Amino acid sequence: MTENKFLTKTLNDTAVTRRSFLKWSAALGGTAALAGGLKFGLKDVEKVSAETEGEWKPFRCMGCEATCISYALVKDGRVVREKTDDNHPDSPEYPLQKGCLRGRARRTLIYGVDRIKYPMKRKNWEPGGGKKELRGKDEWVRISWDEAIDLVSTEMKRIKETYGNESIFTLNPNGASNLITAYGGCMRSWGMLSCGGWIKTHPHMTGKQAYMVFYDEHTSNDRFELQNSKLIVLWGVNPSWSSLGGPNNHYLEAKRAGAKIISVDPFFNNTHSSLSDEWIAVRPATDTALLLAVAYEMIVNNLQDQDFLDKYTVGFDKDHMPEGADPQGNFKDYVLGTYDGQPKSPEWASTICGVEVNTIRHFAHEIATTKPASFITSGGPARARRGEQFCQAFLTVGWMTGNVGLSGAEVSDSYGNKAGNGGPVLVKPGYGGDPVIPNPVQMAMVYDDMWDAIVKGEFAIGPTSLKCDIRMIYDIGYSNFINSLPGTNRAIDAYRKVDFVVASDSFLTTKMSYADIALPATMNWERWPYLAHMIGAFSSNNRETLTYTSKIIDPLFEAKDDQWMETEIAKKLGLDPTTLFLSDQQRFYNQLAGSQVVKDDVSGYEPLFTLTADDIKELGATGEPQQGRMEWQEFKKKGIYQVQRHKGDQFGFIAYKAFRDDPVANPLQTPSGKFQIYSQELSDDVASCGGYTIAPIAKYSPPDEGYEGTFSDFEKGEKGEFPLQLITPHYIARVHSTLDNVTWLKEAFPHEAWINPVTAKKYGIQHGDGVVVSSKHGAIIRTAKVSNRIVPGVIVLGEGGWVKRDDATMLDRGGCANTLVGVTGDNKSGIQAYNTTNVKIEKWDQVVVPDCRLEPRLPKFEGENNG
Ligand SMILES: Nc1nc2c(c(=O)[nH]1)N[C@H]1C(S)=C(S)[C@@H](COP(=O)(O)OP(=O)(O)OC[C@H]3O[C@@H](n4cnc5c(=O)[nH]c(N)nc54)[C@H](O)[C@@H]3O)O[C@H]1N2
Ligand SMILES: Nc1nc2c(c(=O)[nH]1)N[C@H]1C(S)=C(S)[C@@H](COP(=O)(O)OP(=O)(O)OC[C@H]3O[C@@H](n4cnc5c(=O)[nH]c(N)nc54)[C@H](O)[C@@H]3O)O[C@H]1N2
Ligand code: SF4
Ligand SMILES: [Mo]
Repeated sequence: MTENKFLTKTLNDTAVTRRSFLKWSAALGGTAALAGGLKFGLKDVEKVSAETEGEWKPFRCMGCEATCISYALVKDGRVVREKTDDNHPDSPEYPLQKGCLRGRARRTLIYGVDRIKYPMKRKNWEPGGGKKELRGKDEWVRISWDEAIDLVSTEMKRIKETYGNESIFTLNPNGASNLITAYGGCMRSWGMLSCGGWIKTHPHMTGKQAYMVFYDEHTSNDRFELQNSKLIVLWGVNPSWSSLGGPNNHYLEAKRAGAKIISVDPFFNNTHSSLSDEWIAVRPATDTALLLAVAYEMIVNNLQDQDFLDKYTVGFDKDHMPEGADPQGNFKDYVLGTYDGQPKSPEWASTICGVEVNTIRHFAHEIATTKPASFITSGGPARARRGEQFCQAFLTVGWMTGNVGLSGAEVSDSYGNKAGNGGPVLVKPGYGGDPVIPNPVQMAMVYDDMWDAIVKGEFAIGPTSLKCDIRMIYDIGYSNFINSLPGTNRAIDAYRKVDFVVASDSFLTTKMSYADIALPATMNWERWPYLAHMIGAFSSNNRETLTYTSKIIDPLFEAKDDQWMETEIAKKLGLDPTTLFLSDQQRFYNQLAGSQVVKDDVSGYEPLFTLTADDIKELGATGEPQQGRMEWQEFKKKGIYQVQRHKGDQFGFIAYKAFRDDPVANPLQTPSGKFQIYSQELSDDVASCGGYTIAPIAKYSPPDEGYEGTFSDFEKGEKGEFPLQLITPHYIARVHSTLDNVTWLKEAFPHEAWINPVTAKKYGIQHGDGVVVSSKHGAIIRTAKVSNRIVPGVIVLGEGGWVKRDDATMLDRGGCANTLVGVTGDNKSGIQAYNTTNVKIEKWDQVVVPDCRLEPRLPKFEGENNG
């Protein structure tokens, strides 16, 4: 390893010079206050923060998808101050929707010195690719928008005409843009960004879609119901970081009302430290073994709610199997080891999951006998290789307690900002109305396979292997997959393979660094308002609120909206842009006009906004005036409509209540009409993806790179080359990779590798040491945070660090979690296995400069003296 060379380069790179600061400060109009990306700016920000004059304009930060509302004070076209929700007195029943530290960093982010100011071309790019290997480290050349649009459209045309539309690859969670589909389509990617194993298990086992995906499915209870729970089990749940405000408070109120809270997690996170009475410290991706042992303990003591199981589920025992299923395949006999000779006893599980036998026993008794109870989990434990098995086991054991469809009882996957507050939305935005142009190319590569597929020219659809020849990566839009999806090193290979990469973003994020043409995108303060997050058809993430972001400032520098870029490209390609997109004005108006709020008697919805003819004119749209609950002009100022709730109101909700009350009259949308503890369809569905297979019931099979993977010989207890497990949860300082360039947040919450003292000692590591963490997929540099809050043998690393890879050493100085998390050949059911990776840790005996002291990431321009 050429460590010294790497270090020298890093230190040279990171020396902040007064000169470089002044240069960028001048570019921002000489207002040092706007230099939020640098520490020098802080004093000036405080100075201007005393401003009181100007207009307060509402915004939501587009961060973690919460519905908090904040306001920017705009004076002379500049934001001089921010505040958050102060619309009414705060109370647990009718809480303010306050923005968190991430939302409050918006101004620092948007006015950061590292904004990309104009379109740029990679110096050594030329049509066909040029020196492709220089992607990520080449110099940049400033170009005009005309030239940028011309280059993109000419290269797109050449690639389409030479290699066909299937050689164009788009990266976007929302699918291909209408520009691309109208131009003949593209190869797409698919997979589950967020909910891991839930995507397939939930529909097959409950008949309802996974919670986060289809927002009108309701699988968890209204927040007031939590207060009727005697026991709440939080299985891998962390709203203290991932959804500040609301969800944490819902659990806090339940605790105040007397609920006991038990958390099950490899990480004693901030939610647990603030709320939990007990922590069950489980090893990552071994939850299934723990759950099976809990089931065993319940079964041998006859503690399961047999009446519930008989009436509402199939597959628990041999007498209640779905039609056509082999009776021997039932769950109970698997747990008892009737046919495989291995009882899934606490003793068996303990060696795998690391939880003591007595703890498992006690836990099983407690959850079986305390009623009503709520079993709540998130996406975390399901974002694992073979993540489906956790979901199967979690639902099965939850159902064994019978806590379904009753007040204070639930078994749910409930995360993000809907956590702890389920039920039909009480207020929702209208549909924007953009045309939907289907993608003529009917092929998509699964996320876990796509980077390899681009490199190798071969991809899989189910068990079938097909040839592909990707020539262009189209990365215009809201995502940063090269950083956010597993296999970042492989992704870099893919980016360096193709002829052409075009990307848009507001900073030199990873996707922009590895592009050939990098286009500066506006940020949400600079765009025409919109109501719904991303896709107009989806309602907001909190059933009680609707919020919006107004246009707060004019675009900085030469930044443009993605839609403007695509419109200009469309024109060059001979397409009529008016057939592709609605105008921003019309889309926003449609969302407003279609917004609905629940009627007081809960008999349906009524229009939310009153819109006069003058309003519609002012909005720049066409439409008919309408009467609603709230004047648009008021919403325009406030930015929020919030349903006023109180305990016992008419808006409460208990998931599966109708089914519980009368399962015959209200069957579930499953083949049996009941909960499917046994689902052949689920097993077949996963098998059809062509990767690993799972059983129709919850079974524990060690995942690749799970706990067992840390051993070279598990039976003998001999550790292997990568003896530790890594989990990469969502981090408090960022939203994925967004905000990793905000100095304030980096200073307050450094991006560290958390490690248990016992493990640290074993590897000669002390708190604050520089460390190299590596897996078979890559290596990163961080500092160690030694803490008792992590299970021994596990490293916790927040996701979203910006990749900063040195090609010579292959060390990622930015500490991107996905440099470590890799792709595997057989993970094809769409799961991103962010929480199953085997790693090792070594002391790095060089100085690690804290991220908050690093120079902002700025493009290096051709011929510029960057020293
Ligand atoms: N290791 C690990 N990785 C994970 C996860 C994990 O748990 N562990 N979680 C995953 C999950 S759940 C998710 S949802 C994904 C999210 O992954 P991504 O969707 O890639 O999210 P971000 O990293 O925030 O990247 C969004 C980028 O879009 C830019 N942007 C914002 N608005 C616009 C716009 O209007 N136009 C343009 N052009 N750019 C815009 C932002 O500046 C930012 O660079 O990450 C996943 N990655
Ligand atoms: N600050 C911040 N908030 C966010 C986001 C963000 O990037 N930053 N992203 C938003 C998005 S898009 C999403 S999808 C949600 C995600 O929110 P969640 O689905 O809740 O995901 P995480 O916060 O990553 O993980 C939750 C908990 O699962 C635990 N966990 C991980 N692996 C295991 C395991 O194997 N077993 C058990 N028992 N527990 C495990 C973690 O330690 C963590 O405490 O968050 C949203 N909120
Ligand atoms: S990050 Fe989430 S909780 Fe924080 S202000 Fe933004 S949307 Fe709200
Ligand atoms: Mo997500």
